[in-house]
Amino acid sequence: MKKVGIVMGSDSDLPVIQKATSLLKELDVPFEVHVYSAHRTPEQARLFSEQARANGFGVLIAAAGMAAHLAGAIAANTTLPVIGIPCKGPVLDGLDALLSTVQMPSGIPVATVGVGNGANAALLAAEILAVEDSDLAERLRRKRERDTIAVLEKDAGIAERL
Ligand code: RP5
Repeated sequence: MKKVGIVMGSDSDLPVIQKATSLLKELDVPFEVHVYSAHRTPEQARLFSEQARANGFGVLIAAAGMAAHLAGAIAANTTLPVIGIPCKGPVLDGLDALLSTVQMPSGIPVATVGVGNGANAALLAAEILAVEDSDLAERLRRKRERDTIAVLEKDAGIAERL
């Protein structure tokens, strides 16, 4: 099975990445995590994305904050799908990273999820791999079912909380 490659610009992005890795574990999807920065370790980031397809990855996730060019830099060196997660920085509440990640000029796409939304990045990565993997598609379907039941249980209990 193809792996999900996860890159974060700094270990300060780890809480966001943990939301992704716990979901990938739940879905039994293999992954590998690295700390590579587009500006602090550009060579390592480039090599990782250049070699990702040959190294067994099917989709990449890149998380970064502030002037978040990591996802775009990763996408520039591979034709694997790249999912960007904008992370909150010390100012602007993540709007800086959101715009830096989502506003890719035409030609090099980055599928951007919401600020800090590691969970959606993992689900989207799993859905991409599930295009060619019916067992994973079934695990995704069962997860949706569990999530639906959890909401219905909240609905059943909401009146008691008022
Ligand atoms: C980005 O700068 C990282 O992705 C992180 O979100 C932000 C701050 O990094 P640190 O100064 O915490 O290492 O490159």
